Amino acid sequence: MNLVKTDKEIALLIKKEATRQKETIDLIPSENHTSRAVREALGSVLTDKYSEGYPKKRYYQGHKYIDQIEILAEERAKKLFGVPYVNVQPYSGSPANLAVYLATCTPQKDKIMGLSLAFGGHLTHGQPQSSTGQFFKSVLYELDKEGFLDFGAIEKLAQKEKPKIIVCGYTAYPRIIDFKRFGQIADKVGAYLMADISHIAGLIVGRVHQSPVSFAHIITTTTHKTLRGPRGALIMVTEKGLEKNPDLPKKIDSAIIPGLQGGPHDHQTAAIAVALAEASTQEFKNYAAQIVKNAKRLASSLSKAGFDLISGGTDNHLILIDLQNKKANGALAAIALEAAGIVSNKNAVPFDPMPPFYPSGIRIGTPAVTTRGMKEKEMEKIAFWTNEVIEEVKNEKLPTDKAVRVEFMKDFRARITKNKKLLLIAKEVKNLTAKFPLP
Ligand code: DSN
Repeated sequence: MNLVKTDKEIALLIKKEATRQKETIDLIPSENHTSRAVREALGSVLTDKYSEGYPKKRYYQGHKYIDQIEILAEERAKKLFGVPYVNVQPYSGSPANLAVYLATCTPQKDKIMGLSLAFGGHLTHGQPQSSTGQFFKSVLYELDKEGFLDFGAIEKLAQKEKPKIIVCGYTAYPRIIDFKRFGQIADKVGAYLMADISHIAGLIVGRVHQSPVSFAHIITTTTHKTLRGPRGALIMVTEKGLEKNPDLPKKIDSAIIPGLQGGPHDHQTAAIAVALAEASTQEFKNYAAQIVKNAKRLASSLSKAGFDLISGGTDNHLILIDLQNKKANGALAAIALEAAGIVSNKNAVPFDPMPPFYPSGIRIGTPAVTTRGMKEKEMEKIAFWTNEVIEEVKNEKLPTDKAVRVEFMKDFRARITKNKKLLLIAKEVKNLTAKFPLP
């Protein structure tokens, strides 16, 4: 009510975004729908406070309640993940990862070893385009031809390159991550193992994915993906991490403040605490199990429709589709799917011959649709629609010349948003989503 009075433009745009979310199917595997409780904490007076420092050691006064909130968030995270130390202040995943490198590696000297972006790694895992690959030395591993982690090659590379820190945990890997194997490799070469579980944190606490707690020294995660909290991140140190370096908590705390950040976002901390409480329930475990069941059914239905899935399927919440056999391009497919009310993202596939902005694949996942209550039957319908949409964009020829391509894209967008079949699917999608209200 107040927002409409104060700022009609923003109020209207928020309303439109809410309608967009309500009437479309969100298949972006890193997105989710938070509870009203999480959003209430996020939109509270806590946003008005400055809290530089840590509980009971602040640079400002007025922390009687903020300290209690931060301690609650910490205690809930420690219990949920089974770790002795957590820092709940990182603004998001990228600063969390950078803080870990600052706490463990010497810039321009020590090496980070992560999965290449082109194979599903994250920018902050030492890619040359990211400060993590510029401030530190880095070496990148790749997946095998079938799209799986190749532990033989990873071990060989680690032995040759002697990284200070090995990073596992990915943004486009549809299979179980063998944290135990990674732990053995890290131990063999004397490296830290950092598990970035941003994508699968909700699956781990829901007990449908192995936990890295016994094998990694440090764990980072964003809080807004399968964990279903607000945007934010956690850095955790395990017992194994403390054994290797008892100073890790102190070093990580100083890497966050004063190293990288000033005041933490207290409203975000409170909302994370709420999400952690929600993630401790049996209901959340059921949710995590359903995410995987839905992803598996979506994957098998797509396979039956002739889609080429990287690694042949999925064990987790996401599916990476290579559209080359369908004679379609990922960028065009994602635009067409959106026109049909299905929101996904274009994504490179392993050994992709296309550039990152026009990759050969799309990445989809089930965390958000599962939050809405969709089950296997709806996944079959989504696979059916996806196939129908891709049929509409196959054989579109993406020009190689840049200037011609810009014109082609303009024309393509204009055509595809008027495509009768896609508009019909968008209507059907709207009817379906009406039966699955947002939280
Ligand atoms: N942007 C996130 C994702 O979509 O996977 C990673 O940071």
